[in-house]
Amino acid sequence: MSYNFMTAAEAASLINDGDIIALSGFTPAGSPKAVTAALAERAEAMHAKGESFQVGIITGASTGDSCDGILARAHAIKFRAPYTTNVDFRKAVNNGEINYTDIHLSQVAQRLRSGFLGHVSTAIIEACELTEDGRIFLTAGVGISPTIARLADKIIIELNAAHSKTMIGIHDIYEMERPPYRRPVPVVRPSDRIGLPYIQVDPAKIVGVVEVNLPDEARGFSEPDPITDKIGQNVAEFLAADMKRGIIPSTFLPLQSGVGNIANAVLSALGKDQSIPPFEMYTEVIQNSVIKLIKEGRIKFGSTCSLTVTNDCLQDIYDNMDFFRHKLVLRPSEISNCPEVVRRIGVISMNTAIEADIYGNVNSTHICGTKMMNGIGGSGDFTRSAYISIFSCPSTAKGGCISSIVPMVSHLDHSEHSVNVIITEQGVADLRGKSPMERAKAVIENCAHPDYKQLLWDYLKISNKGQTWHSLSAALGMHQVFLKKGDMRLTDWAEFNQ
Ligand code: 0RQ
Repeated sequence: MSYNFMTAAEAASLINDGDIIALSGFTPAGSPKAVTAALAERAEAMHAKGESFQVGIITGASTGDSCDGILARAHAIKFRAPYTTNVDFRKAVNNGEINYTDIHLSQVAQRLRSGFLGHVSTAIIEACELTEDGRIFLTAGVGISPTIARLADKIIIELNAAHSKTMIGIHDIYEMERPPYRRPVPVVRPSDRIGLPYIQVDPAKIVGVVEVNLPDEARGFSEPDPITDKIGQNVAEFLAADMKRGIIPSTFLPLQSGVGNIANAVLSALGKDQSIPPFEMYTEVIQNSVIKLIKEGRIKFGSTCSLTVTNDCLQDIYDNMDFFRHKLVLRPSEISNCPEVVRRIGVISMNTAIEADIYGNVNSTHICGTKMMNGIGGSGDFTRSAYISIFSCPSTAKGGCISSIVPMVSHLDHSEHSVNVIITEQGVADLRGKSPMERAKAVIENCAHPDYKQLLWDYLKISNKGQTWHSLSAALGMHQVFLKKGDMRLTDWAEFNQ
């Protein structure tokens, strides 16, 4: 079959007002870039004529600016799931313009298959190669691509020459069946391959192929600073100590790590700690630090959904694919984040909190309880099923005006029942096996910033006793003081009715 090659604008003209579109990729890695940008232009032209034009967008995780940014600025997004990191998109969500559904990333494919998210009209999939018989070879991120390729009425391919064809063979494409006939996911080691290196579709479904040469839009990383370095060191020392006392086997266990500067610093610290043996990753994103550690032999293998690396790092992988081919596998998000596998192989999860409370509840998504930051991402997929679940964050934010350790989280993503360890630059609170009050002491003593320790001890004094001490009128007092006065340190518990 010969495909219909077209421009991005022609491809965008195949998408109509009210359609639900679904995209390949996971983070900016592997996300389409040209058709979404052309779609924004189409929306702006329609809006200028006084006509409505908005779409629903479903992805594997976040995308780059040429999707979430451009489309949010064009007011072209009606609803969106399951995760984004874009600043303009965030503004549109928090001013009520976009309906945003924040979903555990492992569940997106299943929810699509089950019809919870509506009918996908068009899948836009970035590929490094496409064969005449409908084999699609993906690029740096997989996400929900296999599922949307199967469910969508039509498929548009962005054939991106910026991605090397040496990628071919690195993907492991496997889609789960619908309950109740699903078989166990047969991954017992991070390096196990269970599927095909490509997505097979009926070529007749591919309505257009757009040839582009556009690099991924992954962000760079800040240089590690003393705080992120200390958090990384605390995580590494905690895990080394757990291994020494036999809680973690001497072979070590596979690690999951979230995105961002803190996650990057934690991985670097683990790599440097020679008391930790070379280890494997079973994770959703691989950042620059992991690639460096693979080259140094500190990481033996990485199972991931995406290579969320800078473009020079991606080029390095492409240039050395003979080396990396046997050290990396890229899986769909329902497999990379599969709770069944995470529990089976004993993954140690390491994610970043916005705030944690003294009892071990974690908020990963909302600022002061109301404003969406990014979303839960895969943090819940891993935390709930992990062998050891760790959350780390700096003990303060915004120049010390906010304490990341609070009496009660202003929004709950991960509960005390799932969170095992909290780590800041101040130290480590190991919550395993502890009652709520033992946890409160460990968190205040070891994790809170010195500026906030006494305030938190004083909170316990004004709290009603019970299994979990709280003053319901003061529990969110530090947040209220920040919103009114701009600094949580000005909290005076006497101002809150007991
Ligand atoms: O604000 O951007 O204005 O400077 O939040 O914080 O410390 O730079 O850390 O980049 O690692 O992001 C939790 C948001 C942390 C991220 C979060 C402000 C802070 C700064 C960023 P500025 P840092 P990071 C893997 C798994 C949820 C999803 C997840 C995240 C900005 O890691 O989205 O883990 N995680 N997914 O100043 C007010 C507080 C604050 C605060 C931090 N208590 N109050 N602002 N900030 N704490 C990803 C995937 O699944 C794909």
